[in-house]
Amino acid sequence: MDWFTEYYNGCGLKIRVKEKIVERSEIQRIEIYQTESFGKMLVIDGKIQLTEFDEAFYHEMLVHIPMITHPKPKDVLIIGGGDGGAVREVLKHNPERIVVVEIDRNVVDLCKRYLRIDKGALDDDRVEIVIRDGKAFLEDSERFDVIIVDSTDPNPISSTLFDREFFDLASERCAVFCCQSQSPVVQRKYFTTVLRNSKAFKNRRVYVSYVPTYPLALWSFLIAGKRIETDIEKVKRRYKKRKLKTIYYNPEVHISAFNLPNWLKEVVKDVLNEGRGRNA
Ligand code: SPD
Repeated sequence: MDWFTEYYNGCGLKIRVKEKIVERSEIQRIEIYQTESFGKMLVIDGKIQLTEFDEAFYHEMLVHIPMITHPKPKDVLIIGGGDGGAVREVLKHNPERIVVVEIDRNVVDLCKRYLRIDKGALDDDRVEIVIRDGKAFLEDSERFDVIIVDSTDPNPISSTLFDREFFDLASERCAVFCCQSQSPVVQRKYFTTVLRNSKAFKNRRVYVSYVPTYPLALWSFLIAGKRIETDIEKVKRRYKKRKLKTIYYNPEVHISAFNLPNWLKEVVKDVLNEGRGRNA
């Protein structure tokens, strides 16, 4: 048996792998492994995207917080997410239509063939899969109730999903927006870039989740919208009414995800306050 190692900033995570099931290097280097303890694992450009063991920890938190925030999400756009984990969770809210915009067809094809974490969601009649760059798609797209960005770690292909123009466009195309924003501990630069570049959204908040196989297990998300739902009674009502079945997310976790430790509150506050008061 071999070890797969993902390196971060001066540290890393080692996972024992039994075999490499498939590898394809066209647009990005996609690998799927059978691990010893975490089921199958998807790796893109050397970075773990998911394992069967904890993908729901991530996908449920990425999806249910923005979906519950919207009172009636009918049209949903997922940018990235070709593995199908996010679309599987969005379908639990029974929307009318979901568009998945994935830049790399190989992600969809290999995940459907070797992983199947979508549990058939990628073949649902309400789901349309578009193979295109997410930012280019937004340039001429209609408005959605909710936009969810399920990107890979920043790489030459996904970097457009982290730039200012992308967030400017997204802010005009939806009522509720949510994206993953990397590790605030070992990928601080990417985390703060998301905060800096998403200024077009007037009301933004950061929340966090625990994802064991992501860098140092603390993962961050940015949500934006006129009103970000943190009223526990309302969240409980919507959770019950939509009959959500989840293994990580629940109304209490929804509320507590927004309670940030002091050091992280400071990082967020400092970035959001940059430039304020200069001309005061
Ligand atoms: N290395 C962690 C990357 C997390 C963001 N991408 C997850 C994609 C899974 N759908």
